[in-house]
Amino acid sequence: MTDNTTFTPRVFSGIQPSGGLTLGNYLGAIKRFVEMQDGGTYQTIYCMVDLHAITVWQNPSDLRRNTRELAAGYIASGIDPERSILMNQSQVPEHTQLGWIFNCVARMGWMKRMTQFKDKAGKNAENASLGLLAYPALMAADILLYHSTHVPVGDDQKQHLELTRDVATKFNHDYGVDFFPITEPVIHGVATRVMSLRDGSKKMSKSDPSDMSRINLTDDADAIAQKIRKAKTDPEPLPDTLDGLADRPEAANLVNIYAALDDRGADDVIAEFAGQQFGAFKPKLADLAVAKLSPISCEMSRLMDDSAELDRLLARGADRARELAAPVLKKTYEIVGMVGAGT
Ligand code: AQP
Repeated sequence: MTDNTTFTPRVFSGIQPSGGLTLGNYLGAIKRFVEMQDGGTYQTIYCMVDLHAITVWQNPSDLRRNTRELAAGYIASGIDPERSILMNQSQVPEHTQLGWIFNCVARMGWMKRMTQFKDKAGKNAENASLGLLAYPALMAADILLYHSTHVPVGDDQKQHLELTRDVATKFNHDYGVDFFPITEPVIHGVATRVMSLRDGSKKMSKSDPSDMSRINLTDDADAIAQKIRKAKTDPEPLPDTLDGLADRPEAANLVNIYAALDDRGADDVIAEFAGQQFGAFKPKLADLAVAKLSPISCEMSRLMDDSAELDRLLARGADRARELAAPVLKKTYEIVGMVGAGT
């Protein structure tokens, strides 16, 4: 049994540059990346997973822009490229090299069970890219390449993290080694699954065709206020206990967003707004969202004005990442039996 305490406490996580950043990405992922960076317990590595993004079609110039915008979003939200390693995945070729090894460790049955593949491939799975099916094995490589012990993610990534653990366990077992850690997912807080503003049963997503379904980190104050004003709700006032939100997904979503933005528990928010109508609650939520997100979007647009500097930071991040990645890949090749890898 692999003992994780023998590994350096290290955090890895990534976001796809498959569109603009949403409030879901911010609350479910980036805000928590910043907390883990600032907490001082872990070495932190954050990534723009551009190779994952192309599992569905990306216009090349949009992909370039979205990658830089995501880098700007990370930095504007508090990721410090000196304290954390910040890079785009494709600049560290060891990710795909280890990804290939894991393609040969993971089983077809595991991949076909992934609900995200089923959701994204939809009814036309035969026409989906092979990469869309294989992508969780590359994600396992992203994580295990750094011997990461912890991965902060939103709830939708739970199944992929379980697959990462299965890949590490099978590799260690097949080769009789204790080489890869069994990574712990870090999924907690009130915003692990921020829902669409138009449909409380669907996750808020950057690729949702409706822009009104999400708040983008680049939205201005008017757009944020309008989207919250038009967010789907029900005619009831807010209840006085959390239990009263049980069958009200849209109401629960807005309360959870408020709580996450204000760093409070949802019970505390309910206690403050109990009995109030959405007509009163929504403007308060809009004010809070604008107050928290405007400084980030202003800083993002300032950073985006100097794309050469962003590119320089990412290249430097990639160099630092490769220093950690190269020895792990070399040792993996050696374990697997590749000639030229050292034995
Ligand atoms: N709605 C959400 N609530 C909480 N967390 C979320 N995350 C995404 N949406 C929400 C978390 O953000 C991180 C990066 O996700 P990703 O961009 O790599 O992929 P995704 O989960 O597929 O996000 P999207 O926005 O839905 O992208 P598209 O539309 O391209 O598929 C992850 O930690 C994720 O959990």
